[in-house]
Amino acid sequence: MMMDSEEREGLVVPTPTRDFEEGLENLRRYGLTIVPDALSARQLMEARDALYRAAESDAQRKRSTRFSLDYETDLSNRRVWNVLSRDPVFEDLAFHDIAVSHVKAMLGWPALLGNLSANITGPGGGEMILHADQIFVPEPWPPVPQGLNVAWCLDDFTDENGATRFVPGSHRLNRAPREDELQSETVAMEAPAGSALIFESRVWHKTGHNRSRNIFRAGVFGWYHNHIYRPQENWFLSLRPEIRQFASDDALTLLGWKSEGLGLVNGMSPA
Ligand SMILES: O=C(O)CCC(=O)C(=O)O
Repeated sequence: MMMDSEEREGLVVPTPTRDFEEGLENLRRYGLTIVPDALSARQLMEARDALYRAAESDAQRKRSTRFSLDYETDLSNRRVWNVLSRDPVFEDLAFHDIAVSHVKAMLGWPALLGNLSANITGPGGGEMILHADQIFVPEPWPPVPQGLNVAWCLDDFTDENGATRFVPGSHRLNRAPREDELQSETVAMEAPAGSALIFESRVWHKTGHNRSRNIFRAGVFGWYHNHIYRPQENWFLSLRPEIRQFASDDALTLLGWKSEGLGLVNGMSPA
């Protein structure tokens, strides 16, 4: 990857911070910021239990646990789709103040929740293909991110157990990695369970290889984007109804029920 000397950061992971402005500066510089202790002990325990239960239930019922960007060899890793509808605790994550405040600051408002899905790496699990999350946006890309990922660590994320890996500063190239850049050097987003990893949509990243013998790594990935794009999940078909019924205004906006300019019904916001 070619970067000028100002852009070249080395493989630096920013120091975790709860300071909002410092976090935004990390996002500008590295494309990533890490918020420690983002979840309460109760939220972490409930979310972790609910996610592993959902994954087990999907496995027993032979529901899809794969994703097209995962390598064919990736048989130990499990995806859980639409976790928002699987347990109320995931509403706490999707609409968490930390997530919504970063979405507003980075993407503007209204924005949409594209998906809330999970990836559990398992012992021996393979890496994902190096990618940027806004690959559906035709290049040349606008000079600002079109989306933001807020990933909740439900287990410790470590180099050994397949923590998400990234190329610091790659968002400033403002394009997806090319074929000959897929093996670029990356660094693990290591963070304790309960942390939020917030990275913008142009950052080159991938699931790490889980080299452990018996350690799983559960992460819930909240994907948010500019409201001009279509969400990955079709909330109007898949959302558990009471989520909308009891949703805050911000949550209704993120789910597309409250809208401005687009997604209207007879010229008006549906909610
Ligand atoms: O599992 C991970 O660590 C990253 C997942 C990811 O990058 C994706 O699903 O796009």
